[in-house]
Amino acid sequence: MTDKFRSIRIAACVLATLIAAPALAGSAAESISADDPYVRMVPPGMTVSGAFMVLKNADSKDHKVVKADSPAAKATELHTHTNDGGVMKMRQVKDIEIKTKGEAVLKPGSLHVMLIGLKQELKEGDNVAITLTFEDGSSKKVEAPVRKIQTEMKMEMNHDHEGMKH
Ligand SMILES: [Cu+2]
Repeated sequence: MTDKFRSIRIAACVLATLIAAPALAGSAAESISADDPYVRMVPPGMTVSGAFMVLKNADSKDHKVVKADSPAAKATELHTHTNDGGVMKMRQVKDIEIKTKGEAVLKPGSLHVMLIGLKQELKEGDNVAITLTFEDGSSKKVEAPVRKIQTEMKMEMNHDHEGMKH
């Protein structure tokens, strides 16, 4: 095989992969739905927020979200919360698994997409675009409206406060 022929073959192969990737039948992006996405509204001046949704996997195999991106923030990370001796702590996770025929619930105090370094103020009703990339390289764009939400942590703090008055 000549070098020229070999490079043409490689180029054709790369091209075929590029064309096939976005619409790959049976890809994770095709099997996974993102229900009820939303982004937490934060006070002006606050530059971090979280995005939440329910990811459902209709496929006959497990899938994973390995990356999230958003043009609304300088950095976008996958996070979870852990209860460390009664103190809720956030940490980055390398992926979010969605079991076959199952779901992963991203909600306040649990798994979430972290938006770090918001580029502009989030107004209620605005849509934030979030692109989720799965383990097979397929990706899905989600439009998440900005919503006001009451945090559970705040409610717990109020309970503690009332308790102290007794
Ligand atoms: Cu976080």
